[in-house]
Amino acid sequence: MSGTVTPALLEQAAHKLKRAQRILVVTGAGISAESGIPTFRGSGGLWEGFRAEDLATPAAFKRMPGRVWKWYRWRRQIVLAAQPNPGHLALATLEKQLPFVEIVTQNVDGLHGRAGSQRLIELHGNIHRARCTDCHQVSSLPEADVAEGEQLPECWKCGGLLRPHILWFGEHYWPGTMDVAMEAGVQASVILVVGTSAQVYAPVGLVLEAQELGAFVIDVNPEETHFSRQADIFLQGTSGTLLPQLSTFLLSLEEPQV
Ligand code: BV8
Ligand code: ZN
Repeated sequence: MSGTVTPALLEQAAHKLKRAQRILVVTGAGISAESGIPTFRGSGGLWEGFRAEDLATPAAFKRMPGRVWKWYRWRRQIVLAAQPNPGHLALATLEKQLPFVEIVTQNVDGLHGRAGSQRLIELHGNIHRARCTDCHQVSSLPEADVAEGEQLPECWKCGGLLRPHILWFGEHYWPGTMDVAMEAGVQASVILVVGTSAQVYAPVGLVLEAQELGAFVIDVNPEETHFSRQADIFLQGTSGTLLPQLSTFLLSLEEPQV
């Protein structure tokens, strides 16, 4: 697929979205890149200097909870200073413009919610929430909890050690997330994949299974991935530019007023 996004390709994608009864959007770290949040695997990404298995795993937390909290607090500071970008906002607009749009995100930054998207499944949790390792109470972290230090936060309910309410590598998906996401994939006639390198298996599997069942897949990414090569339409570019263009095109496809 060519790297330039022609108006014809955009229009083709817009027509597909316009006619779809049900659209599933699957997003990855790339959609937040233009909000200043480093991606995981890009240069200067979150994993730079750290390896995922070093920190985003239960074993790492058991071995060095302070280090893991320091990493998440550092990331949370970046997220709290960030704003939803035109890509997030365009998806929230699509949800209002079209019959049924829902988002499954791999991101934990909460920017889709802040952009106004309502139908949203956060597959990997949310960086603003913590879970007690004893009583499993999930709570929102106070904004102030971004202290640089490694002191360990305690559960307000039982005093137990809190962990980030985030799904780590090697952990099973929580009930009510992946199963609901898979169902959304099966029901969708169009799947819009935005900003993912498609490395993490389950979200990848969700899209490929839906495509097997006939879903039309549109991939938005400045780089080619194995998704883009399998997608029905590959829009090569940044989501902050392409998603607003798609939304504008869709508006121009409005049925003529009778
Ligand atoms: C599971 C939260 C069943 C953490 C994340 C046992 C041990 C270890 C591993 C496993 C294991 N069992 C199964 C696994 C496999 C593992 C997996 O998939 N590993 C991969 C890496 C090989 N999966 C799991 O463990 C999952 N659980 O499968 O349960 C099971 C369990 C046990 C035993 C048997 C079976 C749970 C995975 C959850 C991991 N948690 N996040 C945190 O955030 O700290 S995943 C993490 O990677 C993020 O959520 C991130 O979203 C995700 C995927 O990365 P991307 O979003 O794609 O980001 P990336 O940087 O890679 O790419 C960015 C893209 O954006 C690029 O393509 C770039 O070109 C593009 N881009 C850049 N700028 C822009 C842009 N696009 C658009 N616009 C731009 N401007
Ligand atoms: Zn507790």
